[in-house]
Amino acid sequence: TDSLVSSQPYNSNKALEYGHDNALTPPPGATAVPRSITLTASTATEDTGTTKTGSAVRPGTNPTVASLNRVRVDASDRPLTTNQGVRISDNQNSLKAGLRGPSLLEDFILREKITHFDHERIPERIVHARGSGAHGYFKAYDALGKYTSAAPFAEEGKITPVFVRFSTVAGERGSKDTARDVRGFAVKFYSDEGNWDLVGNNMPVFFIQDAMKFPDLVHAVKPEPHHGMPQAASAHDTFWDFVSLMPESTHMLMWLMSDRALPRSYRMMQGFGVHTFRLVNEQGQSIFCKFHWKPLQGTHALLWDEAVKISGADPDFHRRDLWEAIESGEFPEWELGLQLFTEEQAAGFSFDVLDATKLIPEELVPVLPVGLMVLNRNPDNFFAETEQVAFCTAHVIPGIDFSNDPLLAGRIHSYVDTQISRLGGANFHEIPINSPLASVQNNQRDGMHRQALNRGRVAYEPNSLAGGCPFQAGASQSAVSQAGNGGFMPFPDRVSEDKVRGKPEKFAEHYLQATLFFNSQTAVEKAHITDAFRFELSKVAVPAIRSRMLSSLVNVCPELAAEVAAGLGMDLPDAMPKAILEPQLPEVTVSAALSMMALPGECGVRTRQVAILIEEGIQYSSLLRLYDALTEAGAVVHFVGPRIGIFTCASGEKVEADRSLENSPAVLFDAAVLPDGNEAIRALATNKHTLGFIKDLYQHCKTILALGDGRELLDRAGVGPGVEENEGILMADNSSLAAIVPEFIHAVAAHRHPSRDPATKDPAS
Ligand code: HDD
Repeated sequence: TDSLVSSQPYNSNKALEYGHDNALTPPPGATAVPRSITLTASTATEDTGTTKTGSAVRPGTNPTVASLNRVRVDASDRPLTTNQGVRISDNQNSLKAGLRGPSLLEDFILREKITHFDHERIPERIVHARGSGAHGYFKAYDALGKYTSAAPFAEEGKITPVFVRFSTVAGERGSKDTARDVRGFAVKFYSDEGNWDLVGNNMPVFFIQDAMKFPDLVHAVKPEPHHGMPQAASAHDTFWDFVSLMPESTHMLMWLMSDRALPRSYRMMQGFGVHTFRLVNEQGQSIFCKFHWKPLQGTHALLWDEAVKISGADPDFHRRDLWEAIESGEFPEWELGLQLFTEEQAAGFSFDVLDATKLIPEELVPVLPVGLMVLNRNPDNFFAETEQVAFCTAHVIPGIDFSNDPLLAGRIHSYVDTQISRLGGANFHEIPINSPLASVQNNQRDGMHRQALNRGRVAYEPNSLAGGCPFQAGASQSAVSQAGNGGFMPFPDRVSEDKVRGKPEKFAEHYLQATLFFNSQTAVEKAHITDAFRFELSKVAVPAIRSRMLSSLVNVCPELAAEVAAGLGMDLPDAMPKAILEPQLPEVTVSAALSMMALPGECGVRTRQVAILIEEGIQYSSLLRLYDALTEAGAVVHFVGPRIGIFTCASGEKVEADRSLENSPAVLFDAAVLPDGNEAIRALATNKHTLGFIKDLYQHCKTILALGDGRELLDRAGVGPGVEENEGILMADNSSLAAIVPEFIHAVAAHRHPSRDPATKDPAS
């Protein structure tokens, strides 16, 4: 029939799922739909499944949707076939000589299926193997032609599609999301002048100054090679051995031991291009630039105890969070900012801008907001898109150029090189997720898995047989070329020095910015850094390594070093000798922007996960009011029972638990409500998970609202007499509920209540 022999090999109707191909922004109202996976209490009946109110929202779209259509496959109403398109009659039984006889070699259907399966894994990334991606777009606030000819900044309001991948660094592909680690923040701009990849991290500095040391760093942090342990963790001897011998890593260690290494969500972290880059305008003038991504969701972190427990309860915590937010229409957003400075300014700084272990304090060079990035579409297929996407720092476009940062230089080589073995050859740019929206024509030919059908007999330049095409575009800066049509021209940076292996003088100063970072933290952030050093070093078996690291910390802050030493039961060693004795004085000694508290975000409780505990006999009306108010504000409310399923309230209404205390421990929620109802509370108190659930919420400084009898659960959980005096612990009964709801929502929006943090009270906690 027609449907079986369709002339359309690919999915012609799949695009309909995504709306209009050229609809670049989310449909109206899409971002305003609260994500609620539970049914409303008022509609709960025995036979109602869960409804996802966000599912009415169509994923946002952009031009990458259309470009990927040619490879989208839709199996609906179509038969199973082999890879050659031959219909398969029986997908259950291999071909045999008799029912009990030997299987036959001629069974090409079985062999094709097994062979493909045998080869379906590719090597994981050398680093950043674990990650999650999403599509979206970047929208420029203003034309930036004054500084750069780069296409995404060409006009006010210009939209450029992007694909973004977030990742951890050290863990393998299947490792947990919540390891203490740096997070990758890689953005591919599909600009109309070619692909530009901004491959950054969630921290603005790096461990090392020169690419020569990168393999050493990675070998030190990865699982130790003799026994393959530990997975996704820096808390082991080889890592601390290496970094304690490399004082240049000290600044980055401060970031790694801070809460930045434990983000609450990929949506709630900053991104940084790290290196100094160059912007170049049409006139060929250049200015130095650092890239910053600021999340509109604010910067928020997990506590270490939460991160540890989440890694067991939901190792996909960040992947799920990103996926669910986008599915529900809660599209995460980041503002792109630029720190722009001239070479003359840079020459006067107390640090070297080519040194990736240094940041430029925002007080010294402010961040200019230039555009907004919105992630509005989940990938169709994890492997085809998120796994096969290839980010390369070498992928720049006219208007963006490199500085001489020696770490960046190594990266320009490494990324292209690593894709060749990971993705099986030099044609990885043809994999749909990697292919530019800009047209590609050149004389590169052949190689493994070549897709392009280059036509004609000419594959060289210059030629006359093809009319000289494809022809050189010329220089965009050149007066003779038409503005904007020229090719990529490196900035003509003058070089006249001896060829040497070495480092510039200012690279030798390793501690001032580590101190700047520490001094810019709030008390609770400092306490977490101390705890993290103590924890990590306590896992180091060789005392000399611990001691060497302590001696380095003395140079950052003697009090910090002393507290860590005390926590390890060790004497404080003398300070490690410094490579530079009289460094230039720093311009800035405290920078508010370095604390995570500087960016609380603008999203209130949107996407925050709130648990409402339920049991047989709970009081219905207060829950309904809370449920409505919270979902209205955009929070995700879950009814959490001793089991999943329907529960009957004291007044007869039904409420369905979509989570259970057993399958969803407290660490998966941002806040909780303890219900009213005498019998229900008694039953909940006897459940073996309830009191631990409440204790964790309390310890993790999260907001708890106890309704009526619910406050007895707080007492039973032993969270302390006078607990209601604590920030973020709220009590209400029927008469005071209306007044407390806005207070509760406000408290949840605060993320957590650091004044309750045990780390600030007891350093050895
Ligand atoms: Fe790298 C992956 C970020 C230094 C070599 N790196 C990779 C990814 C990110 C970064 C986000 C994952 C991209 C993705 O999601 O696919 N790397 C950084 C940052 C660095 C940095 C911010 C310092 C400022 N990296 C760095 C150096 C080298 C590499 C110095 C080598 C000389 N990085 C690689 C790599 C990877 C990679 C081996 C592994 C997988 C890949 O490239 O595609 O080439």
